[in-house]
Amino acid sequence: MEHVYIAIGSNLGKPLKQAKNAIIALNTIPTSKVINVSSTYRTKPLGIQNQSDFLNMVILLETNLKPEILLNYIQKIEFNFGRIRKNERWGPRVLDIDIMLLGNKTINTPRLIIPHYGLKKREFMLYPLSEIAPDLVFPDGELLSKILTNTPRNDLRIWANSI
Ligand code: A4P
Ligand code: MG
Repeated sequence: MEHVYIAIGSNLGKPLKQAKNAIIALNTIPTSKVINVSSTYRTKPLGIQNQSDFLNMVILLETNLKPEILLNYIQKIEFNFGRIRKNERWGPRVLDIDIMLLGNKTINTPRLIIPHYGLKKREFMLYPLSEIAPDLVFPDGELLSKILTNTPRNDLRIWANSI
């Protein structure tokens, strides 16, 4: 079994409802099981500024699947949630599911880059991750706790308390 940290992002439709349904959907992936979930956070949009705040959350999934097969299932879930892939990067989305970390693996293929290319620079991935994995060490040996000391929260707060 491999431990996979997954990032959820949403700023269209009903983000909290979609986040809850994403947990249920991830639990239906064969030979995989959700074993931990962070709080839901309200975060400032990275990239295009005139879009709504994002809901971000991190999920720990245990899986026996090969990385590319897991990605296939994840993309199928995004598609089922009505995600339309546009040419616009960093734009609004109903549901984005990214694989941040997969055990201690480093992967660099045309379809999959792990650790996620933005992970170490994104407060909306790092803080939810630290909530469920405070002692995490990256494949390159760097400590999550150390990266956080250099990462401003950028107004990140708990989703439910911030409405
Ligand atoms: N791919 C490569 N590596 C991975 C990985 N580790 N996990 C490939 C998942 N997919 C990976 O993804 C494009 C391709 O990346 C996939 O086909 C897969 O083979 P996509 O989901 O179609 O594209 P995207 O998500 O629109 O692009 P990208 O670059 O992943 O977007 P970002 O950089 O994630 O930006 N602000 C806040 N506050 N919170 C957010 O969650 N998200 C974005 C999206 C912008 N601003 C945000 C947030
Ligand atoms: Mg994505």
